[in-house]
Amino acid sequence: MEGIIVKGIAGFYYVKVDNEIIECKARGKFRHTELTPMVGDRVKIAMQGKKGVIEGVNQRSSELLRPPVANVTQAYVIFTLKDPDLNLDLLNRFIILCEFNNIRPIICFNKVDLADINELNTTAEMFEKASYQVHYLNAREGIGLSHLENMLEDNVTVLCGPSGVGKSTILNRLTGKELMKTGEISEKLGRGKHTTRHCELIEVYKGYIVDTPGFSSLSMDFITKEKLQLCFPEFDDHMDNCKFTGCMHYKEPSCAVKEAVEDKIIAKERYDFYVKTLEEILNGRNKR
Ligand SMILES: Nc1nc2c(ncn2[C@@H]2O[C@H](COP(=O)(O)OP(=O)(O)O)[C@@H](O)[C@H]2O)c(=O)[nH]1
Ligand SMILES: [Mg+2]
Ligand SMILES: [Zn+2]
Repeated sequence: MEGIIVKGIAGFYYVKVDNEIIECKARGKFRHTELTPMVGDRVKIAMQGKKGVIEGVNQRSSELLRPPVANVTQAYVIFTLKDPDLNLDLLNRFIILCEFNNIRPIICFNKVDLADINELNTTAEMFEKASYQVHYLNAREGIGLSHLENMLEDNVTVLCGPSGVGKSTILNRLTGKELMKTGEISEKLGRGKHTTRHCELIEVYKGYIVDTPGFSSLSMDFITKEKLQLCFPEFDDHMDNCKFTGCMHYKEPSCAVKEAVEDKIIAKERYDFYVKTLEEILNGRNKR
């Protein structure tokens, strides 16, 4: 039988097969290989009485490590302009993480009720120019969520973004349940903030969704300088026209990417973020 791992707790995997959840263990051989089944994995199982044994794991289309989920197809990347203030650097980092992992980022600005509309439009335009979808939300009032609902079908969607932007509010709205506590702030307690301990796929609108704990920084140590430029879709149409093959679009002359920045076809803020990240990689500062 084939199914999808929707939850993993303490060595047990909960595999959804048709409309049933079957508690499974992994076959012993997995312990001797690199491969450990993850939530999101499509697996082959055999039954032993009422319990199952995972016999094989299908190839993954993507593999996220934080949260550990396989086969995520898209990310709702949630940010706000106000409360908390927009951290553009972190938003760009999330997008790189998605691009690098073969996950489609969908940018969502929540709490538009608090945002300056001009600032919001300018920011959205910067990402739309780079070919990304941008959505405006007011999750508290349930505004703008129908687009997100419609895109869930046939996808495994991860909800990500910093703390306090409304991820749990959005998840509760999309699932129609109070699955997550919202507005829990315990900065003073340090690690006391609500975090999702074991991640779980939640079935909704013929797709799956997974919540992530908010985080406030994201290291770029997973990426090389050669791969970095491939994570900027707005460079695609230009980089073949650079004079030098292997152009890093940095200090080289006759660089078509830099020309596109000057012509305002590529947003300068995005290019500046590229250069900053490239320099981090070149200087080894992206290493832990
Ligand atoms: N003004 C406003 N507040 C919101 C909106 N969405 C969520 N909030 C509030 O923002 C706070 C943090 O929301 P929460 O869902 O816990 O954020 P999370 O940390 O990303 O999971 C809560 O007090 C929510 O009620 C919104 O669209 N507008
Ligand atoms: Mg939350
Ligand atoms: Zn170039």
